[in-house]
This record gives sequence, structure tokens and C-alpha cells, in this order.
Amino acid sequence: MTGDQDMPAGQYVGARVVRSEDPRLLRGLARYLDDVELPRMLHAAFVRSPLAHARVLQINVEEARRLPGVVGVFTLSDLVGIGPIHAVGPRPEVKSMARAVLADDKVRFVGEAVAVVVASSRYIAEDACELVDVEYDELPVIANTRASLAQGAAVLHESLGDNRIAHIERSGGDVEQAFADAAHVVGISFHHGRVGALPLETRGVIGDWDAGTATMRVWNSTQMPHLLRALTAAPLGLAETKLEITTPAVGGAFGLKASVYPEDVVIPAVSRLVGRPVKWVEDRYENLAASSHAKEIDIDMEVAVAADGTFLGMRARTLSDPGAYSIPPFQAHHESLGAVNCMTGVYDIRAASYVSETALTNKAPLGVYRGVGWTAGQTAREVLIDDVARAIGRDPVELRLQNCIPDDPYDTVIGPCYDGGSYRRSLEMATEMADYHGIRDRQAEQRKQGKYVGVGVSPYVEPTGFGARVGTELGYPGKYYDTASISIQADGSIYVMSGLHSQGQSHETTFAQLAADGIGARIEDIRIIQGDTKSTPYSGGTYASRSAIIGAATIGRAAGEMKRRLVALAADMLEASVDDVEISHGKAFVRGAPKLGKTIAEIAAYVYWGGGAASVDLEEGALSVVSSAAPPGSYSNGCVVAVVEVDIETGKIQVEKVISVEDCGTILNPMVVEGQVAGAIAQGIGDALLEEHSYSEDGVLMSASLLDYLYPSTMEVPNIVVGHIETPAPEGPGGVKGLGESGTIATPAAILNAVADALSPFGVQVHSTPLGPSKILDLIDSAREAMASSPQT
Ligand code: SMO
Repeated sequence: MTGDQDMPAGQYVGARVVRSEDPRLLRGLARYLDDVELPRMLHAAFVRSPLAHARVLQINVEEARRLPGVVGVFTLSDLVGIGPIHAVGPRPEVKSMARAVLADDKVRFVGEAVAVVVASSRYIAEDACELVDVEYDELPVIANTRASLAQGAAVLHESLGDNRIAHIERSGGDVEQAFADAAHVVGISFHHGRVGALPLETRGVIGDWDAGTATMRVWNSTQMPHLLRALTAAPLGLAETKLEITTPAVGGAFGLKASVYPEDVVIPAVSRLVGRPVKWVEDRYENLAASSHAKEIDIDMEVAVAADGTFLGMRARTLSDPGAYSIPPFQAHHESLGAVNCMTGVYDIRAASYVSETALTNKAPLGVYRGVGWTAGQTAREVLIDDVARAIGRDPVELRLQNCIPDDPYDTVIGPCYDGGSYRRSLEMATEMADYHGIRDRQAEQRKQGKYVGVGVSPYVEPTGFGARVGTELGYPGKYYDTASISIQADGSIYVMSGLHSQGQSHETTFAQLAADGIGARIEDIRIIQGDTKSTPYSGGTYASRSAIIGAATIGRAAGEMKRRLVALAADMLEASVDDVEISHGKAFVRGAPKLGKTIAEIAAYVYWGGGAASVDLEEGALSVVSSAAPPGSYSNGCVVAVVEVDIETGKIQVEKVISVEDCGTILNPMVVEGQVAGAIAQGIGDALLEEHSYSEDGVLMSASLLDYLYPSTMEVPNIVVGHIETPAPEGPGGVKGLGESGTIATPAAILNAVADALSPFGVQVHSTPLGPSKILDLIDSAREAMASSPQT
């Protein structure tokens, strides 16, 4: 282990410590939001727009109000002083927006909340929604970004002037010269489809206004309790100290729960109005229609290549479809900017430029979802590189290795400064694990037997931690301080409090590993408290693969300080010099005499009850530590290889094998890393082959149920093989880099490349996601037609 001494090497970090969450989760004992029952609790349901774009002329709620069991029906005009939710452009090229918490004079996408009913049961609330009569005047529907930017297009938000909500440009190196010098220029127009994160548990909110203390208690299945509090306190008209957000067990989030939604404000607001707790749990239609969608983007990308295959330069233009609203904290431009932030990947390209655009449409707002931006950018680039290899007659792996950056730290020309990794080694290791050359050798024979097997590679770099340096490099300048606290109770049991909140990331296990090693405590004495805004110190929350880095930095620092205090106290009790005292497995002792040591419980009792700390400064001896850190963030890297077989009669794609070599620096727990990688790869498979939110030309959501929105199951996800490389982060903490999104970032390109490789006898190019069977058959058909009409055949 290298880097920050805040995190000393110990016995738990790096080990396959069994997840302490699992007994609870696997036996159905975890308490999720919907398990929370409060006395006198009411239930809410939302009236949602069936139209994509319309003026709201009138909302008649009288009949709904008369239904027995209904306690209140509220439209925006009833929510006096509530909202709006602000999405403030983080830079001048991104327009700011304020979103009303229920429809104002217009609805702008199918599923937008127009009114809310509060009733004694969800059933009655739903029935009452049917009785709310909304009079609409339909407006022209902006169905895609082309229509959005067309002359004379209907404008979604008049206050913005037009629909172009963000336009960001950047250039590094002499791009003109690079393209002038090129022997080949190969380009791609790539479309990444609109998908959703689809957590098993949908969103949910409970509001409980406490009139006596004028305090709002909220339960919310968010990824970022403090950030949600910061962004909803003002719309609710409350100080942050008067808004308490408790996050129960969260059943998956993947970015979908890292945005601020109207319901996050409306439910607490109506609880205050009716003076009773109100619960709303999103149903699956609402989840598909009105929770954030993700990743819809067009990418034009071209690469300038020298005669010997050297990449000289790259240009990209992205145009993302963020739907109807910019939603905080990440906002509408996030997809479009993320896709170009990574555009040079693991390649040594000294000239690159991009134009990143975002144009509003009448669809559900785009939010973040595992690998946001990077997925589409990675897919476009890696598919383009396979196109280049085919165009100039080179092996795609060999061409990549020729252009790959060395494993040392590397500054790209368009922002990201990688802190060193295993860019080459991971590509070599992954292709070796996949038996890449063996597959190539067998391909020709298999084709003769009508078996179309292909292999695709996708080396990646993934920004992690959203840190003080990396955030700035990606266009989000800031420090992003996070905090953690550790306190020891009189019996020696230890609270570790973190505002980071797990949605499956195993915080209770990995944070306990970090704290136990840092303090010298027994892991079983540690209790992790996470997420709750009242009991845990300020934190940005868990997104952008930041929990490992932030946890290692903040908990590592607090644990180091706690250890120093325990050693000082033990030295006092043992009448020894602090330099001679060490602490391990919950006991402090003079080196060489462990039998005579003092347990942490004995030290704690000495402090709290024993009138102790006689010769130790009380402040130093206090067994409660708060630490704060703003680590720089990092870049993980690795390589995904996919092997597929395509049935050219049915168009069905079977993913035979996925291999992922993952370098996330110092590994906290290999089992957790493997779980993260496997889950992300499953989502990457869904992204590449199955998942798509589609809208009709008049803006109706066609993928409004799980019969229409396809997602991967065990039948589509093969065994996943993970290889580990550990290149510690040079800037700490403890060499940890963070991971969790690489599978979603890199798998789609590996699969698309494998499919194009399998179908190379037909000359098929694969330039969009998802790749359903009918698309495959169309690609084969049109390739066959082109071959039939071409003079070469
Ligand atoms: S898309 Mo993730 O929760 O940063």
C-alpha cells in the first residue's frame, strides 16, 4: 500500500471479508422505505399527464375531493410557497432552470405529475386520481433533438429562449494539422438509445411534519441524503437543520436515486398541509415514465490515422436528448459532456476537440445512470476503433496496443489527467484470459459450419470519486468535502458514522474493514451508521464511484486520529511511553507484552467512568472524532472482452463469455469488487442488447411496462470472469481508486464489437444500441444487398 498514511495496512483491508449485510438482505429482514409504517399515516397518488406537450387550461378536483377517504387533493396553486426545484447551470454554457413541483401552465412529458391526492389508502388515492379532470390544450410535440433545434420549433420553456440548454466546446492540440496529416480518416455516427436504471426497489418518500418542533421528518430512498436535504430545504422553506432525511435500506439505485424529483418536495409539503404523515411509493409505471431516463445521445466521432496506424487526432460532436427538464444536481448537459470527457480513452492522442450539445424534448428528464456519459462515449470510440482496424486491415487488439498510453500518469489534451494504471497490461491480460487468439484461430472453421462467433474488446478509463481534482477536470469545479465521525462507547463498541449511503455497495462491510484496521479494533465491535442526516455528518452521498475513495479518506483519517488517542490513553494507563504502545485487534499493549494490555473497552471505561486520562489532555483523550477530507478523485481502468454467438437466421445474440480485468487501485475487498463488476456488466448487457425506452412521434411512452421494457435475466447474463490488477492511486487515500461503473461503461462496446466481428463476413457495422434481433436481421439483410450490388462480388 502506498500514498496517504491515513490508512495503514492492516488485517482486514484487502481480505475477502464476508458481507455483514447479507444475512439481513438474504433473509428478507432489511427494512426498506415501504416497510416504514407511522401512526395516522396517509397515502398519496399522483395524477400524471397522458400528453407529451400541452397547455393546462383547468384542473377540476371537486369530484375527487368528495370521494370518501380522500383527505386532500392538491395542484400547484394549492402548494403556496413550495418549490421550485432549481437546476443552476454550473458553468455559463449551461442554462439554469427552475422546475415547478407540479405542472405549471404546461405539461412537458407523458407521466409528468399534475396533481396529488392524499387519502386513507393508496387504493382510494388512485381511485380519486381517476376523478380529477384535467383540461388540456395540445401543443406541438418535440419528439427528438432534431425537432428541438429546428427553426420555429415549439419552445418547451419560454424563459430559456430556445430548447438548446447547453453548448460546450473544447479543443486541445493542433486538431486541424492532425487531420491534414492523416493517411486515413474514419468516422462514425453513433446513437446510444434511451434506457433506464431500473432498480428493483422503486423510489419512495414519506413526509412527517412535526408541528410541535416545526421540523420535517422525511424518509426517502435516496443515494444522497445530505445533498437531497440541501436541494429540497429551500423549496420546502426550511432550514437544513429543520429537515431530517432518513434513508432506509435502498434496493438498488444506479444513479436513478441521485436526482431531486418533484415528489421529494411534494410529499413533505402535503404532509405539512394535512398535518399527518404521508407515504408515496412509486409504482412501476411511474418508475418507467417519470423517474429519470438515461444515456440518449447521438455521437459523431472521427479519428485521424497515420499510414502506420498511429492515431493522430480525434474530433467529436455530441447531441444529447435530456427530455423536458434539467434535474439537479447533475443537470441536463451531464450525458453530453460525459460522453466527450472520455473521448480519447486509453489512447495517446495529442490533438482532440469536441462540441457537446444538449437540446430539450418532450420526454422524461434524463438523469445519471451508472457510467453516465462515459458509456456512450466509450461505446462510440471503441466501435470506431474496430471500424478503423477493419478499414486499414489491422487486428483490433494490436492496433489498440500500438496506440495505448503507457501505464504511467498521463494528461489527456481535453481535461482528464489519469493518475497511472495498467492501460496496456489490462488489455493484454483480458485478451489472454479470453483466449483471444484461440477464438480468432477457430473462427474460420466455425463459420464454415454456419456458426458466427465474434470477440470484441473494450479497454476503458473510468473517473472515480468526483474529487477535488477530477471533478474540476471533468467540468465540475469544486472541492467536495465529505466528513465521517467515529465515537467509542463505554463498553468499547464503536460507532462509525458516514453520510455516504449504500444501495448495495457493502458500506457496512468495507467501512468496518477500514475503521478496524485504522483503529486497531476488532471488526465485530464496529457498527456503521450511514446516510441519516441527523445522525451522520455532512456528505455528498454515494454516486460517481465515490464511496470507496471518500470512505477511505474520511474514515481512514478519523480512525488514525482515534488510534493516536487510544495509544496515548493506554500509555497513560500502562505507565509506558506512547512510542512503545501498539494497538491491535481491540487491545493496546506495550510492544512484546500483549498479555498486560488494555482493551478498548477498558480504555473507554477509564475515560468515561474512571476519572481517567490523568496525564492526558482531555481533548486529546476524548473518544469522539470528526474528520473531513476532499480527496482528489482518481481514474480506474481496465478492459472488458466479450465473446458472442450470433444466430443469423433469428438475429438472436448469445453472450457466451464476458471477461473483465479491473484495476481500481488498492482493493478493499475483492469479493465486493467482483460483485460490483458483475452487476455492472449485467446492466451493460441489457444496455447493449435489450433495454430501450421508446416514444412514439407524438411523445407517448411505448416502454411503459416491464413487458415492453426488456432487461437482462440470468438467461442473458453468462458467467463473468474478473481479473484483478492493483495499481495504487498515487495521491491516496491508501491507494484506493474506486469502481463500480466500468461494466456498464465498457461492456456495450465489447458486445457491439463482438457482434460486428461475428458478422464480419457480411461486412456489418453496428452503430447503435440496443441490438435487438430484428435490428441484427436488418443489418445482415442490408449488408447482403450492398454486397450483391457491389462490383467486387
Ligand atoms: S450514475 Mo451514479 O449513481 O454516479
